[in-house]
Amino acid sequence: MTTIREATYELLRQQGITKMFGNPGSNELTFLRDFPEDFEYVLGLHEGAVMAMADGYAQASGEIPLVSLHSAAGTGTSMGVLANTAVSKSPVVVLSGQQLRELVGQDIMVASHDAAQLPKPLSKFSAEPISAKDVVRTLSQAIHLANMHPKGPTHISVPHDDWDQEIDENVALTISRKVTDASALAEANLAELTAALDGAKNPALVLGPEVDATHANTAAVHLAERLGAKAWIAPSPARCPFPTNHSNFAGLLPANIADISDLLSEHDVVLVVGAPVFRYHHDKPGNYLAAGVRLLHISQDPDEIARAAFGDAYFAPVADTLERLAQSVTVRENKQMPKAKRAPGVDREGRMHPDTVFRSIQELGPKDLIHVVESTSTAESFWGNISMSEQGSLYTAAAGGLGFGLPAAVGIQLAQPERRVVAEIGDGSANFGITGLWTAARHQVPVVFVILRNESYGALVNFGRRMGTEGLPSFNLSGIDFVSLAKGYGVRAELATNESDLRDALSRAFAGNEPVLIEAVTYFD
Ligand code: TZD
Repeated sequence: MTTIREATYELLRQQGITKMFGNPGSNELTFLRDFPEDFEYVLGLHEGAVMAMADGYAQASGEIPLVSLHSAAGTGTSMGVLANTAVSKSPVVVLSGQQLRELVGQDIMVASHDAAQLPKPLSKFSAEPISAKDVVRTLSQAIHLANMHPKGPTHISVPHDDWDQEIDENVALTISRKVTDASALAEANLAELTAALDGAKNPALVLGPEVDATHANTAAVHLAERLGAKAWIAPSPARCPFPTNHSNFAGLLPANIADISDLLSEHDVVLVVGAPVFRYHHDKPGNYLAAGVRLLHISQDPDEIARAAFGDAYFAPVADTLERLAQSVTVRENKQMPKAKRAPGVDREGRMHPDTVFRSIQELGPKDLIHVVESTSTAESFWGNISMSEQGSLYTAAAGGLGFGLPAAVGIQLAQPERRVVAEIGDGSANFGITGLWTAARHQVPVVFVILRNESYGALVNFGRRMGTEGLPSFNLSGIDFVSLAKGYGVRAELATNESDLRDALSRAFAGNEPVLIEAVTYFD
């Protein structure tokens, strides 16, 4: 007899899913027992960390990980990070455990009452199979949906007595299904877009995370060069879709209406690719676009297209469309674009300016270093000092939900063993995902964790100033010793209060091959 559990592992195997991130409870043990040797289970100590590791792994590997979580409390705990996973469109399949089918209705201990409902707003699909016989097909549905554009997290909840039931013989057909994304922009639409770009006096590109996620950075470079166009990164960037050292790179668009409109006003055609139009954050009202600017939008996410307030959109695959456009536009002269210089911040006695931290990382890290950034008040310092030239060089919390960065760095490093990962994390943010350190130590995942210890929720102080909200309670975070915390979780750690100590610590960290935490003491004012 073949059980549903055996058939499920075969489905996962055939769909290329052998990496599992999890935190178990009693409901999950029947699924996890006799754990097959060709699967790897990465244990996280908190479901937020589990979700972030899986999300990072999915984004950096292009593979789907399975996330195995406990019923209501476990799945619920993961949802802060799941908000990011939904926005970053990471193909993660969550399998939560459930109490015995017949007793769920009585809401006994660790049953998940209305389990499908729990992560629904943050999932592309969420279901509890109507019977044990439908478990494999429902999981197959969750896998294929997670992997089709727009990609994203899916969830199924399975009662623990389902796993040992016998399968129906039709399951074999479901397990071996192959699903191919065969969509492409029609020739007539390509001609229309090409004509719009060729007819523009001064076109610009605005590139979003889907460009990097679909490995289309080189195609974006070709298109920018052939059009002689500025290439902006769309606001609130989750990834880096264009080499920041390229002469066509114009910078990062600010996350508010008025400044975007102002910066794009010199252009007559703006082509937004693989980004929402637009992901604002700060309130600075104005006209969405200056008079005479036409906005065109390419996205493989119908929801992103439908909810935009302006622009003519094409629902089309990002990578293929960029490549074909680069081939079809008329080649123009590509002039060198001037770059603005900024004066570096100055260190103080016993405390560094964030510029010092990012500049040191830039100078001492390998050229293809991967950055996982969750240091919320230091974005200007980061973009002012860090240069990224390769695909897959930046990952951030796509929905702004803290607790992603530190553990996501572990998942990303697991997915990219050939490259080195640095996690640049604020002292406030670090606490939301601190348990990721333990998994890094347990699996010897050689992330360099740099904690920028400014002893403040700096971004919130900044927001308070901008919004004029006076008389706020204190956001002072003094008294957290990250060196001791890291050592407690088994990660080697060093303290750096000045540039020379920081450079020594970074050099040692990059020369070694183990996880290291550097507590970099910075200031915020
Ligand atoms: N909780 C979660 C899960 N996500 C959030 N974004 C917040 C709370 C609110 N929040 C921000 O948006 S930024 C921030 C908080 C608490 C402060 C982060 O402090 P930090 O970095 O020390 O990591 P800075 O550079 O001092 O801002």
